[in-house]
Amino acid sequence: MTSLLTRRRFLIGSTVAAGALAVGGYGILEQNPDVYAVLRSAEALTMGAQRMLLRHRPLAREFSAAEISPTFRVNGTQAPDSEEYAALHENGFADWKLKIGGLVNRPLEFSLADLKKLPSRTQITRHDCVEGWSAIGKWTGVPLGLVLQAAGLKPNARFAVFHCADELEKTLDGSGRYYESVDLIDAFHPQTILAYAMNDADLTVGHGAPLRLRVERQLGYKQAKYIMSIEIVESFGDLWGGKGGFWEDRGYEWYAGI
Ligand SMILES: Nc1nc2c(c(=O)[nH]1)N[C@H]1C(S)=C(S)[C@@H](COP(=O)(O)O)O[C@H]1N2
Ligand SMILES: [Mo]
Repeated sequence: MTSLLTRRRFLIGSTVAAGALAVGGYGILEQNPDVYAVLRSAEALTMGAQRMLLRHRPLAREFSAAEISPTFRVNGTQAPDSEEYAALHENGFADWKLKIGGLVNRPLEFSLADLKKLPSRTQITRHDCVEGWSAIGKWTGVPLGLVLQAAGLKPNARFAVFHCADELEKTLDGSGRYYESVDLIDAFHPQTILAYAMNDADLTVGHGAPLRLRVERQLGYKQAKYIMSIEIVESFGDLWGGKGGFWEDRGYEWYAGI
């Protein structure tokens, strides 16, 4: 709890600093060209410290059914606005296929029905958004580790990248497309699932239909909705802004552990 609050303050602080940089056009960056190096080292410290602290407490807290929030806000994209997505939705996602590729031995495709036939995990967890709201929900899906094992990772595999259907902001080069990434520790964590159901019902469009990530030891923006494909990479440096995610490319930290 304390670490969460401290982290929020840190995040809020860094957002304000980034805002001031953008608005003023000069300031912190000129006064202290090392500000990003400092932020990066703070991030490394946090990641190292959390990895050490979490050694003996590897699971995110799970809650009881009675604690499920009566309302769970829809945030970010409410519905991808491409024709491709509309057509998939129209058809109950019968034509949607999750593609797994990149540094794998066997590129695979799974329909929603295929995924639902695999062993599943259900967990009731709290979602924490950096904007300062939280909600408890029940998620059911396939452990990500299972599908990665089925595909077989090549020796240089380091990260799983989730490519989403939505563009959160319209850009000419398409860089407004949502994407996210996690390392293999989080990818194979037992509470990391590709969720197709929320609170015992198929995912709604608002919450990421047909498939979204739940990576329970991370903040809200890592929980990619509308997943179309998963790409296994050695580095995400040459994808879009090179920081490993839509929000990361806009200044948020890549490691958003809670
Ligand atoms: N594809 C996609 N995934 C996304 C987002 C988004 O805009 N697009 N928003 C993120 C943020 S900031 C949060 S808090 C959660 C919100 O999930 P919810 O709409 O189910 O509450 O999704 C995350 N995943
Ligand atoms: Mo969020």
